[in-house]
Amino acid sequence: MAEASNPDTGKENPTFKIRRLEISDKRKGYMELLGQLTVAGPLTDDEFDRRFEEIRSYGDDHFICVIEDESSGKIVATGSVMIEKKFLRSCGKVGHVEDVVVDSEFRGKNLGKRVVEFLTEHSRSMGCYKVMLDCSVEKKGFYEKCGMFNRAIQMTKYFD
Ligand code: 16G
Repeated sequence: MAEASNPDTGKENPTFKIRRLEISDKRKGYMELLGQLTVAGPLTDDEFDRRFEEIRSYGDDHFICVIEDESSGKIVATGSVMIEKKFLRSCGKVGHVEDVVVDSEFRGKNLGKRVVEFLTEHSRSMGCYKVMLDCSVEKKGFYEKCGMFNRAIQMTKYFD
């Protein structure tokens, strides 16, 4: 595929399109990318396919987006959002943003911000009254640039 040229520099730039996760993205480094955030595997192809179909069955209530580097065919950024349905706030809805990661070789290109903005817009279009996430302390500045603020502390319990 032809690469878009940057009108500012005249140099060729790879294009980064944001789209929904596809089942074939496992072959494009999707799991390896998640491994840059936390423990991601091991996972067989069958396990991946089954989980993919399960998530697909939730429709727009569970949306995983990816950015593919079209020049290499590699998945270089991802994030997901789950739409929680509540009784409070008159059956309000909340978008929970999860698993946001940008490939270490592709940082500094605003791809993470594009992912978060995309997921935020998805939440808004689904009728959510807010979008929220938890993250490491080092990522606080990044999420502030995405228009969020530190409203509370996060509490967690890991099961062995
Ligand atoms: C971060 C992620 C969270 C992910 C967790 C993995 C965002 C906004 N936050 O908190 O979604 O699940 O890291 O850490 O991407 P864990 O493997 O210790 O649960």
